[in-house]
This record gives sequence, structure tokens and C-alpha cells, in this order.
Amino acid sequence: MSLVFYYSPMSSATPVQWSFEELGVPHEKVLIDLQAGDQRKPEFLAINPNGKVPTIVHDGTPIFESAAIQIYLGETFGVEKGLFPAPGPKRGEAMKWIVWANVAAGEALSRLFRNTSDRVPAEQRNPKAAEVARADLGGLLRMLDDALKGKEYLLGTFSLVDVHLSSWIDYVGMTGVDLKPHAAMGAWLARCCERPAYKKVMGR
Ligand SMILES: N[C@@H](CCC(=O)N[C@@H](CS)C(=O)NCC(=O)O)C(=O)O
Repeated sequence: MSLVFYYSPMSSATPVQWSFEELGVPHEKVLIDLQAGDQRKPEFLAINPNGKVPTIVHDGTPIFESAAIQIYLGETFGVEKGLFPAPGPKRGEAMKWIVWANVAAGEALSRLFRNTSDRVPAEQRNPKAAEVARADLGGLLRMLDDALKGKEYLLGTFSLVDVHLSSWIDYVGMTGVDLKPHAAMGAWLARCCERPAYKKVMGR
């Protein structure tokens, strides 16, 4: 078996790095230095034409997009370790949350970033659009908070779904979005962040 993981620290590769730690699956790690432009080198573009991390290559097949990678690692290695549901409705729930994080919540966060970040030229930023994005993101966080009420983890027991979403929410908090109004989500985030695997990945 050959499994190669292309990553960069503190990036969209972080949740995948955490999953690898939880799973304990042997793999080769290749650092892609985004500042140096490694992601635009022809040898990397041949694997992932998007030129982005994370990317994995399993037995010669490249897989990109973090949501797809998490689902793939879950179904390939996670079921026997009790970290991902077997095929069935619970598997559907796992996929639902992972895709939701990247597509629905990710869209609102990137809209907020595009309209507030000083890394985006001022003339491309729109305060009204930023306000709408902040409200949309708040609504999505409320939805996650509601889903976590009365629960330790999203699917009941800890799984790669919690890895993916809590890593993402931890990042959202680091961007300055206020997470305090969402108490159930905050308690769950604290539980997830205590995992030794996450502390190792984050160097905490
Ligand atoms: N939707 C992608 C996003 C990946 C992504 O944007 N990765 C960033 C790092 S956080 C990247 O590699 N950027 C390099 C570039 O765009 O040049 C995923 O979830 O995998």
C-alpha cells in the first residue's frame, strides 16, 4: 500500500493531518511550501491541477478536496477503528456534516473574508456584503450549535466528522468570529481540541 499526503501546516490540510493522527495509518508526508510556490510546480499540478493542499495519492490515485479526502479516509480506514460509520444512514449523516462544513459554512466564511480582509484590495470589499456574510455565518453556527445540544459529539461518539468540523470551527474562531453565543458548540469544540492528536498537529 502506498499513501502520500501533501500538506502545509495551518491550512486546509490541518483537519486531514489530524485524521491521519487519529487513524494511525502509515503514510508518507510531503510538505508543500505555499510561500515558495511549490503548489504551482508542474510535478504537483500533475497530481492536483487545482494547485492546492490537501491532496493525497493512494496507490497511485490522486484525491483532492479536503471533504472528499476525509470521507475517503473515513470509509477506507476509519470504520474498523470506530472513527467513521459503516455504510448506511449514519454514514450519510457523516457525509452531510463534512460537506456542509466545506460547502455551506465555507462559502459564508470565504464571503466574509473577501469583504473584510486587508489581503483583498479595498475597492473589492463591500461593507454591506460583509454584514450579510457575518449574519449568514452566524445562522450556520447556530445550526451547528442546535445539532450539538445534548450531545457529546455530532454522531454521538467521537468520529472524523468531529475532527473535520471542530478543526474548521477552531479556525473560524481564530479569524475573529465570536463563537461565545454558541455554548453547546463551544463545549464540544473544547472537548475536541483536548484530543492529543489535535494538540500534536497544532503544536499546542
Ligand atoms: N476546497 C479546498 C481548498 C483548499 C485550499 O484552498 N488550500 C489552500 C491552503 S488553505 C491552498 O493550497 N492554497 C494555495 C494556493 O491557492 O495557491 C479543500 O477543501 O481542499
